[in-house]
Amino acid sequence: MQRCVDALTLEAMTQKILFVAPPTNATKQLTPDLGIGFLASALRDAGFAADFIDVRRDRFSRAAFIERLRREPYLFVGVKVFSTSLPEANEVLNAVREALPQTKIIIGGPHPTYAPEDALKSCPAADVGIIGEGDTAVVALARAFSLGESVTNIEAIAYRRGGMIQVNGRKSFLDLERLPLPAWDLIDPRRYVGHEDLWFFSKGKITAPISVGRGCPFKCTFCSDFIVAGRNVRYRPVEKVMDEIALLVNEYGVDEIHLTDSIFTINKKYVYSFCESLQKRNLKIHWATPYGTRLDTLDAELLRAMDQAGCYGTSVGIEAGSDPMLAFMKKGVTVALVEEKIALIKAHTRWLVQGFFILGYPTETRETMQASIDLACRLPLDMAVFAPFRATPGTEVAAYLAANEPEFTPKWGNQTVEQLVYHPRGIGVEELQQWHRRAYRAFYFRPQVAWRYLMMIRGKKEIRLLATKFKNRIFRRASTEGNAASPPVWA
Ligand code: B12
Ligand code: SF4
Repeated sequence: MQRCVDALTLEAMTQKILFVAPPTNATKQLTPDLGIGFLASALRDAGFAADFIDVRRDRFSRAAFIERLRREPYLFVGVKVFSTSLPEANEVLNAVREALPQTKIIIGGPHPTYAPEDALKSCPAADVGIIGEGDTAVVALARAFSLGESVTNIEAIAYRRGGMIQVNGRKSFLDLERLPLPAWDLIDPRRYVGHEDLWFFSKGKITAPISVGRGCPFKCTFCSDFIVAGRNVRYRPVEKVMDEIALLVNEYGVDEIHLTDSIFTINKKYVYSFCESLQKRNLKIHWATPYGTRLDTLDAELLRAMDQAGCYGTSVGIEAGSDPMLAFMKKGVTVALVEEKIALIKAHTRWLVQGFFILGYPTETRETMQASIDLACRLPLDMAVFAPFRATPGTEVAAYLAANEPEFTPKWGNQTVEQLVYHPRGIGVEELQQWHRRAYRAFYFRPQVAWRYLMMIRGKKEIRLLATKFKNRIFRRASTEGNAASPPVWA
């Protein structure tokens, strides 16, 4: 019996899993997909082969994509699905099904995690959805498929059985000590150069994202990260992260690192150890924390340590400019604390600081939106982003809306300012769109800010980025209410 299983296992080793990142109409930002990098690596460690197509990076037309998929057999195809890009994901899923009618299709990423049943209902081509961290489940599925076994006992998945959708819950989270490095060859940072990311100020030529941990203990009502990775913060060993940075610098020519975790500064010991190791190993890179830092975790000593270790900027999730809105969002900070901590950053570092705000949150009024714009302009921020409120499944605010504003039915899909799916009671879509334009104009049309941006122009890249930002954020036109059908996004 053992020999038989070994033979099958050997056969499985010759089989490949293909991951696909669909294009999106939600944003022009495109960076290496760390989640898929980790999954590919877990599969390789278990003896499988893995490949990756990033439809936007690789500029596939539909026909070329189908032709590419038919070139070799796959054990299964894994497609990433954002709630905000469901139509585009379905375009890709349908193309995969057309190309490989007999192959199993797995979906994973934000939407299957936050709304597993809805994800399988909305993506009819998919057979199985992975809930949250997929590192263990992809390997379990690969083993089950290659041995022809049932998937019913695999943890943290949703699957179809007898016309119904079954959901197996998650019982445990991964031990990050044993996590392999992502398969960087598949998400090679050099292939993303020239694409926009959410940090305007990059100093390096080749940037890579790095994730140092998973999980978050905070309870912001708009956030669903805890469903992916839980409330307990787990960190990857610092030395392993350093090995990863060294690999990126030496093998891929990376000269800038962006930490993707907003929990980086929660554990001060970890930050000190990270900064110390970075300096000890003489890893000469620019680095920043553009995906967000919690202001309440920062103090002068920590800021100085990060500054000395080469960190040159951060984003901070401010979200709102009035205490009642911050309390409703359960941000755990007040306007006074925001002002104090941003002054602290500017006093102890030379960092560039980007502030994230949400305009049009449930219960917002014209006064609270004006307060957010006023705060953004009052703070010494170098950049401000005024995002629309995105209704994300699984969040506390989604439950609030279901109970208190039943007239709002969430439509997962692109949720940009042009395609607002939600507007607070008493404020129409067009007015909300005007507030977004007003916010950008108020912030950027100030002489000191405009001058700073002109000073940053070093070449065509900055000119192109500035032109896109101004066109999209300041001069964009109001559109009709609702979530218009996404245009096809194949090349
Ligand atoms: C880095 C990041 C980006 C980067 C890169 C995104 C990417 N391709 O991974 C950029 C800047 C491009 C980006 C853009 C956007 N993002 Co973003 N982003 C993040 C962020 C901060 C970290 C993601 C990350 O790298 N985590 C580390 C890796 C290791 O974990 P992971 O990605 O979760 O992957 C694990 C599992 O999800 C799963 N998994 C992941 N992919 C797949 C695929 C398959 C097939 C399977 C089986 C499993 C699986 O297994 C992985 C390993 O355990 C998260 C917040 C967060 N903390 O998760 C938001 C987040 C994912 N982004 C979000 C949003 C809304 C957006 C934008 C729409 C924003 C915008 N309008 O600009 C766009 C849409 C992009 C798109 N559709 O392609 C939301 C998603 C909400 C939702 N329900 O869809 C999140 C959760 C933030 C939030 N709390 O609201 N983002
Ligand atoms: S927004 Fe950031 S701090 Fe708040 S719960 Fe989500 S990950 Fe944690």
